[in-house]
Order: sequence, then structure tokens, then C-alpha cells
Amino acid sequence: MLKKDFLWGGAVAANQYEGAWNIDGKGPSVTDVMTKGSVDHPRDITEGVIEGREYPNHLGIDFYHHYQEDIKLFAEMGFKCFRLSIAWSRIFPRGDEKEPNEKGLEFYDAVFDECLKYGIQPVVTLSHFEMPYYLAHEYGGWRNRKMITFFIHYATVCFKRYAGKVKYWMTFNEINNLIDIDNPFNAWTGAGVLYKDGENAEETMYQISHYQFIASALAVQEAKRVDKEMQVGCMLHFGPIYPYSCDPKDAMASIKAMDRRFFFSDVQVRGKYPEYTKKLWQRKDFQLDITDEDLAVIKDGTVDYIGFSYYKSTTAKFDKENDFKEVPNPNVPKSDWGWAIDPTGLRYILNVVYERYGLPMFIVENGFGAYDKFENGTVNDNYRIEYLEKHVLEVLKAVDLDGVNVLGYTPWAAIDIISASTGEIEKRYGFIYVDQDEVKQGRAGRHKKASFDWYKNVISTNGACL
Ligand code: BGP
Repeated sequence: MLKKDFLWGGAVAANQYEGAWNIDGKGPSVTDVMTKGSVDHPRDITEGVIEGREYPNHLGIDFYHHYQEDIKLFAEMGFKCFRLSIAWSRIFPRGDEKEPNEKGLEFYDAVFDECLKYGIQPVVTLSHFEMPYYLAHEYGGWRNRKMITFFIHYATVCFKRYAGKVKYWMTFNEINNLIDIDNPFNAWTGAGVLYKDGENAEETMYQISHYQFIASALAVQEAKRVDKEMQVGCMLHFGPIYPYSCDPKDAMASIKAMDRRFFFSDVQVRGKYPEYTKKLWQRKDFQLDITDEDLAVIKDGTVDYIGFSYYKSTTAKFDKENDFKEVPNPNVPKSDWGWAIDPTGLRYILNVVYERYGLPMFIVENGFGAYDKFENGTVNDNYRIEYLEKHVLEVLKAVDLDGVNVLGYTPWAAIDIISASTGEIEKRYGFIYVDQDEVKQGRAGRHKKASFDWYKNVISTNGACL
């Protein structure tokens, strides 16, 4: 049985749904210079906004002008919370200003008040795959230590302004995506960084993460100064990486592969660098800018809970050169985008992470991206219902049978939004269908899918109907 105050809700990210990219004083963010991509072609990162090209994040689903209508629909589903992010460049258009943009602050006041009117708690991420473009362009993003000062100023302004309205915060969305150094999307959206030819991308990645760890730890400390009740979490992309076989070498490969994900939470939860990372730095002779003072900050700014996303699991096989390589798992089906569908993996990771840290767990993303067919004013998304149902059942097992402390569940996404990896809305996740053509004509039709009523029932019975 879930606790009475279990936080059912839905999740989104500012850059993927707000639109209004240059309205009311907002500056461009890194995602505003990214073009559309596709399954086979990654999104291009352009040097500033080039006329004539299509930038899907500029429009989002125009939540900026539809927030009342959308939040009303969330309330109808019975949301107890709504996970969203603040667009940093709406509050600080360039990122290095002293004074915030009042219009930007007012927008989130209005959104939070609208949520609270219906008894919906906002759950807020400070940096969800974005930062002001100016900071990336002029300062080199998070490869520059100065980001810590800019971020903390931004975080403090938000904590002070929204104290009493927001209890649950997260610092950096999926901070551990940075480990995938071969994917420029992760470094760009996560840290405003593009690796230079010839530089050791892995070494730079550890430097970037170090600065973000300090910023995150300082934010935890600052939040407590503003309001002791505030809870600040880390946010990680978690999914098990199973051993491909029971060959001990594969089992070891899976541990090594998971270390790469756990490195980030180990620092943010335990407040210190793990031994396996220190050894790796020694082995590779990485020279990082890390001071004793930094380490003290990290120690004193550990997180209150673990926010994480779960979409899929992966599988690792022993590899002589790199400890492991990821290989497809023949035991699980895949989505249209090749993502393994593995509900058991959610219970597995809840167990593993809870055992490792003992902190409350918040599932802040889980969902099924699919091509939806809009017919007769709705979408019969039974595949999505099936996916979510199976995953929620595994959450119930983790709570009832394994004793994991789960704070809440906010599926991705509350409503159809722009996909982060493709920039397309066609990879849909929401309970509410958004007619993108209508958005383009400025009408932006919202339509309930079959999953809307299904989720409403799950929430109203606190999961007992499953
Ligand atoms: C997570 C991100 C989200 C989101 C989701 C689905 O990694 O935190 O922002 O978009 O993945 O990914 P996509 O939109 O690429 O399908």
C-alpha cells in the first residue's frame, strides 16, 4: 500500500514545453539554438539562431500562454504534484546579471499559484538540460568555474522567491548523462559545452561534473538557509545494466558499467569521491582543478532525496579494452525508438539504489514514447497504459514487498511536448494530445487520450485499482 500522501503527478521540462522563447525578457537558452533531428540524425547545435531554420524549442507547446488550461487538466486527473523546471534564461537572460528579470519570476509565481489553487505541489528542477546560451558561448559553459557563482545566484533568487510555494527541488536533470562523452547533445544541453578537437573529453567531463557538484552542494546549503523545510534532491538517469550472461567476467562488466552511473550519485549522496574514481584518475593521469575547500563544500551539501528517471535497462558484456561494452538484451521487447521495455528493471533499480543509499526515492520520469494516432478527437493509447501499468505494479512491489521508501511518481510526460533527443513532438509521451499543427496556427488544441482516464483512476484509488 502506498502512503496516503504519495505524490502522483506528471513531469515536463521548461525548454520542451513552454515556448515563448524570447518573450517578456527571456534570453535564448542552449536548447534554443538546436534544430530538429530524427531517429537517425542527431539534432544540430547551431552558432546562435540562424534565420530560416526550424528551432522546435522556440514554440514548445506554448504552455506559456496555456498554463491555466493545462493545469486545470492536470487537476482533473487528480495530480498531487507537477514536476516542471524553471528556464534559467527566463530569470537571468544572459546568466551573469545581478538583477533577475521580474517578468520571468512573475510567470513562475503565476504557474505555482495556479497549481496550488488545485492542491498540486510544484516539484522544481533548476536546470533541466539547459542554461543561458550566453553563458555557454561567452564563458564556455560548465568548463568554467565561474558557472558556480552564476548558478548559485540564480538558485538563491529562486529559493527566496518561491519559499512557501515549492518544497521539493532538484539541481541538475540527469546529471549522469554527462558520462556519455560521445554524445555531444548530453554535454551541450547538460553543461553548455562542446569538446574541442584534441582535448581529452573524459578529463573535461570530470572537471565539468566537479563544478556542478559544488554548485549543487552549495544550492542544498542555501535552500536550508532560506527554508529548513525545503528538500533538495539530485536527479539521475537510472536503469539497471545487467550482465549479459552468468560468466563472471560479464557480471564484473556490469558492475563497472554501473559505476559510471553511480559515480554522480555517490558524490552527491555520500559527499565524497568514490575510490574507484580516484583510482581511474590516477591511472589516466587526469589533472583536475579540485581544492580542499571544494571537497568540504561537497561534504556539507549532500542531497535529501534521490530523484531519478527510468525508461529502460541495458546489458553489458565483458570487453578487454574498455572493461565492458553495452549489448542488446534478447529477453526484453523494444519501443519504436529501440528503448528496451523492462518493468522489472524499475523494481530492480529501486532496490539497488535504496540499498546503496537509504534515502527516499522519487521516480520523477518514466514513460513510453510512441507514434500516437489521433482519431475522433482522442488517442487510444493502450500501449502506453500497458507500459505504465506494468511499471506502477513494480513500484508497488518495491514498496510492499521490498520496503523501499518511494515519495512519488511523475510519469513523463504530463502532456505531449517536444522530445529532447529528436526535437520532434511525434515522439509522444503525454496523457494529453497536443495538436502541433494547431499550435503552429496559434490555437494549440489539447485532447485527452485514453490514458488520461486510466491515470485518473489510478490516482484516485492510490494505485489500488491495479
Ligand atoms: C529524459 C529527459 C527528458 C525527456 C526524456 C525522454 O532523459 O530528462 O527531458 O525528454 O528523457 O527523452 P526523449 O524526449 O528524447 O524521448
